[in-house]
Amino acid sequence: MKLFSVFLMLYATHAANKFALDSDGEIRGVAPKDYSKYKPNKEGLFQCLDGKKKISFDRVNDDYCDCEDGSDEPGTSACNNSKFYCKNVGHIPVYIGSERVNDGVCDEECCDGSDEWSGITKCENRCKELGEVAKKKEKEQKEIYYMGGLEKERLKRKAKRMHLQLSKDMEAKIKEKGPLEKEVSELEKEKSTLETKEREIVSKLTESSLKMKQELYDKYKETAVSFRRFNLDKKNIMEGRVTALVGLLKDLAKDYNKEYDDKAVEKAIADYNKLLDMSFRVRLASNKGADDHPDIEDDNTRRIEEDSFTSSEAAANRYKYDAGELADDLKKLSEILAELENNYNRNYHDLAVKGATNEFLSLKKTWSESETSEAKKEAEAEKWDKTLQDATKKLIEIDQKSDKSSLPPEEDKIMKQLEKVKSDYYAKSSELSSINNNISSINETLLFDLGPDNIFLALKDQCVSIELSEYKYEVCFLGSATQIGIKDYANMNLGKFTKYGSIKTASGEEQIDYKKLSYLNGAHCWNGPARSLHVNLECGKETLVLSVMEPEKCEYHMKMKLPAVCPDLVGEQLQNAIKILDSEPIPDDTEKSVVNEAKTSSTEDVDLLEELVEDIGGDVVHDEL
Ligand code: MAN
Repeated sequence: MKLFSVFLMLYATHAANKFALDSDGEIRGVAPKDYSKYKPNKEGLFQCLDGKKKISFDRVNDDYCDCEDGSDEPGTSACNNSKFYCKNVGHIPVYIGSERVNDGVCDEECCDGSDEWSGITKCENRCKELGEVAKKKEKEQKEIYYMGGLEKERLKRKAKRMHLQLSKDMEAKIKEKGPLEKEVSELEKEKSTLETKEREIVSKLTESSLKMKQELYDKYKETAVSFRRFNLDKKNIMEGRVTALVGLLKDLAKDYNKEYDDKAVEKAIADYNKLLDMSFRVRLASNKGADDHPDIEDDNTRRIEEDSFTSSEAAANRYKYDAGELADDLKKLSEILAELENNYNRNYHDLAVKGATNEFLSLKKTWSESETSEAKKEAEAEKWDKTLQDATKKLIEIDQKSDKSSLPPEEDKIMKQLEKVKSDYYAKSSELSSINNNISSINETLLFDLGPDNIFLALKDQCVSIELSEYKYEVCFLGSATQIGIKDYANMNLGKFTKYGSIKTASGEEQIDYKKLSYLNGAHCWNGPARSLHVNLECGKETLVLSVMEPEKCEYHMKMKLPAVCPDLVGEQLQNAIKILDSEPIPDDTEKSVVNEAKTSSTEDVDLLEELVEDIGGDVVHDEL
């Protein structure tokens, strides 16, 4: 009854200002939470909300600003510092600046149109319609958060299993490593001992084979020297003869009478020129002057070439080859001159032709006189040649015997042992280095900051991509990012995952922002920086790249939706999720023991793992991977 009379009084005080109240009979522009502040005090006055002034109640919303804080005019535009409350029934209530009250514009935020209460501008009430849209959106968002949150719970479980599996694997590898290291070091010692023995055997072998070879060198050195001298002589004789015949043909070509047009002479000269073209030895002889003597062996060359069996034998064979080639040239030159001698036209009396043929016949006669003695020498040289060939064979045999494959049984056993130890050592060493690689790769993963609940571990090696007009962009979690040309398939490295973002808390502290991933140090940009990609993550029920931009040259920004960053489920939703996930089968590739442990393990297990990581020399890094 008392309350009713207060209201009556209130309405009476406002009778002079019919606009002070809204259609609900409440003070216009005031939020329900503040209604109590707009009640007359004991003296029936209104106290400005800053407490600085008291005014009579009819001055509330009288379109005149009385309070310093504008609190007496919540429903008009009289104060430039007051706020007008739009109830927006059916949608979300909002405050707008009171200068927007009755300004002739239907404010978007004030969907109930209450800001234009004067009636000059008519505003439709759109709150129901907007509220329904907003509610639908909210429902959808809730559904996304639930589905995303459920998937996140699934990922958390997976991350936990993977983390446990990794630490188990590491433990196992560390256990394996110790005995293997011992084995490798023992094998290394054994290998080194046997290698010392091997060196002794080889040096013994070399020593004995050198001795045997020296004996052969000594025995056959003289034969090699004789054979060398014989071949050198023969080569010199042949060279002299070739030079003589070349001289005849050279003079003939210069002096013959062309007017006779003797075909036999023309042919001899043409054949000679052909031979000049083909044989460098004939060319050499033709360049020699008439007074040049055949090369005379100098003492120094002889000393060098006859210094040893091998040098003598090598020189002998070289001279033998040269003599053979010269003998061929001599034969061809003789044939040219013999043909000329047979066929030239004797009626022409060409002195150059007669001179050449006569000289040829006389040289042939001289050479044939020494034929018998030359044949004798030749026969003897053939014997030397054979002896030397036998000696060479024996030398090769010695070399083959000094080869490790034909050793006495005792030494052969050592060599075979060494072979086996070496192969065991290499096999075990490679096993050890593969274990070490395994350990450091697991260690590297475990040292990463894998996000809250190690959630990013569950996504490791998973890649997401988007195709835009020119390029396909691919991002792999905890891995690399790539830009691939759609036309040319050219791959451009956009960087390796390096760090999360950072965010300042309200208290100004720096905190890791797991919703930002930075991929840095990609392929260098021509005239620009190394390429980099910055990914902004937002909650989504599925993993999806939304957009990629390149706001600065070679600096790419990507937006991605994924469940891993959705808000954690709580309360009933979480209980629901647990029921669903508990009923799901666990992937086959997970060890049973890991599954059980993951179910029961608490954060203490994670602490244990961190200890293990630290034991092997790691440190858990939280801001940079
Ligand atoms: C390539 C791409 C582009 C980049 C240019 C810079 O074409 O990686 O994204 O802007 O190189 O030269």
